[in-house]
Amino acid sequence: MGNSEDNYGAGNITVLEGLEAVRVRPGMYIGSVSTKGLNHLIYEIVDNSVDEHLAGYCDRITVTLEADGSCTVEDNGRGIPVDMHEKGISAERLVFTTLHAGGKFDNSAYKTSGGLHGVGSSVVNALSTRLSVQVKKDGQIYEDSYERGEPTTALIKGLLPVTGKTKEHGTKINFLPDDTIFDKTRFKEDDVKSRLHETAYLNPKLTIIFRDLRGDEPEEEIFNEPEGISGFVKDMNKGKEELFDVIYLKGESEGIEVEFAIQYINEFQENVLGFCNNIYNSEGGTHLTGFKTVFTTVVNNYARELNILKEKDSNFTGSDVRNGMTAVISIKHPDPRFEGQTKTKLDNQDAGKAVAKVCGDELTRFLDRNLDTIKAIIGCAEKSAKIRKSEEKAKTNMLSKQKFSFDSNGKLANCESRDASKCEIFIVEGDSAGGSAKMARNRMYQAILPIRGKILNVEKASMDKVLANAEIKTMINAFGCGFSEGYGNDFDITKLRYDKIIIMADADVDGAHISNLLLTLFYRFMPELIYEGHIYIAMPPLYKAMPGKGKEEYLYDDKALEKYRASHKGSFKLQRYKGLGEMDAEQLWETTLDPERRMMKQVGIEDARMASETTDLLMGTDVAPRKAYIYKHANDAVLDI
Ligand code: TSJ
Repeated sequence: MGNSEDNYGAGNITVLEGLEAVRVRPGMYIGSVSTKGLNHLIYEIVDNSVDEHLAGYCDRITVTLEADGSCTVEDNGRGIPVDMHEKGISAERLVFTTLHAGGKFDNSAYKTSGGLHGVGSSVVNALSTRLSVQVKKDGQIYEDSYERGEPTTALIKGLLPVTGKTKEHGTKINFLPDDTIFDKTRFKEDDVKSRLHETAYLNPKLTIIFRDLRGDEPEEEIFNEPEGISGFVKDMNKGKEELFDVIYLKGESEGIEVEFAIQYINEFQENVLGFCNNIYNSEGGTHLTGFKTVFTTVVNNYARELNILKEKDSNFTGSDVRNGMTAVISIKHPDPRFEGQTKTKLDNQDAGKAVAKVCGDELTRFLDRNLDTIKAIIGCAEKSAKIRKSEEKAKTNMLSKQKFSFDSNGKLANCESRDASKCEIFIVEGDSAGGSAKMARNRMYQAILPIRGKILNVEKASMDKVLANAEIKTMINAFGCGFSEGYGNDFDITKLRYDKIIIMADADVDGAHISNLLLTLFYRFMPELIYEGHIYIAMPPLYKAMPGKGKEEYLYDDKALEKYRASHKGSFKLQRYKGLGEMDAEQLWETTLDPERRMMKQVGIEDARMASETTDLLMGTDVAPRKAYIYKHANDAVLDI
């Protein structure tokens, strides 16, 4: 008895040293203390339940974001082992107080675990102000609890207290992240949901229930995806023009299980995701390289066999053959290794070989019987190759012309300062508004680039046409970063000459269209500008209210006008601005240019993606959806007659 207490004490000291290290350098264990790191706590816990599922003992996981800010994860597995383990304490205590305890209970289940599985529970414990554990097992309910990683429940002869009887089995963990460690402690429900959904796709026999009890209305969503990664690919392509049904194939090589799902859509894009032991590898790795290499070879072989590529033709490139592809590659590896910035890049050489072998064999077998499918894929590759070649030509042409003729057609009114962090460029629709803006601006820091008419719709235009367009050329030159598309990346955001790029268009349908086209251009060719928050849309006012007495006021939308009407007794004159061109220089300065008074909207990548989809709709060849869109938005158009 005394002996076991001594051992407990000794064990506890090393434990505290271990967990203290986690609290001193949390970033080393969970990546960061931002919201991303915070959400990661949930995934660390859930991954343990997923392992129990992989071992064949659990088919249901419930994740609850509690009203008090804590998170509960519950499964119906065997329950964490609670029996006496080394050092005379319950195995469960070791799981939560020893770093890398996962390996301690090595069984076949952990053989295919994602690398970090089962090791995260002590890290989560160390970074939680409180954490409680309930294990239902062998007819009993056991409970344990911790504060900042330190046990607060007294063990009885080294074992957990029994708090009740039950016929059920499983593990339930509740934890409250430590607000002295994390920047913010509010879990982001959208990120958590999409990660849980992804886990459901990768585990077709698992049901994951998500609950959010924090708002006024409790939310519940159930994720169960019996179609697995095929369903994943199908859902990613939802609403797109699919070129054939999802291909799903699998196989095994040298003890490594490989499954993959592929579908092409009629779009210039590729979206290939890699998973190892059900964990997403955001940096890719050997499995993706193996897949891409063998896929390129397979497609080129068919293209030659079918005489689509002639003897004199060069092979399609990897990115040619993946033009339009959405794919998920998922492998199970007995001993995964990871490298890279965030330790998410699969490093096992044998994984690359196994994927190449399985994918090569299975694809050939499938495509031999489905020639229409390989023909559709080759069709996409041909389109990509054509654009790639004309792009290469256009690039050489452009490089041979003078490189950065600033203000290539004499319209850019640049600012005087060369301090990019203070400079802004306004892209202004129309020459008359452009003229007023040039007069109104702060010449030191504000540049004006008027553009005329409608620039090209870059979603449809091919690369050489885009580059030949004078407005676009001027814009690329003015920004100073070059441009990029798919192949090679010549875009260098560190060369950006302006901190803010502000689209200034009329508040009507035409203006919205111009904004959409510009956003599409940035989204396709300079997405970093959006990711790093440099793109804005100016919000010129719709009205100016001029009361008999009192101050004039600019009103930025109809809601503002309603509000103004309600709160102002007596009569007032109302000026309605039909377009930017109607404002004089002073009004333009007051309403749209002056950093102290103007209204602007910062553009996020979602806004840009939506803009590009809308543009597609309005400019594309498909008539029905365009009609539907125009009818739906007809009111907006009526307003400015
Ligand atoms: F991370 C964690 F430890 F906090 C945690 C573990 C959290 C949650 C919600 C669940 C789990 C968990 C662990 N669920 N199921 C298990 N299973 C085991 O740990 C287990 C049970 C039995 C045996 C056995 O060999 O009998 C082996 C293991 C690893």
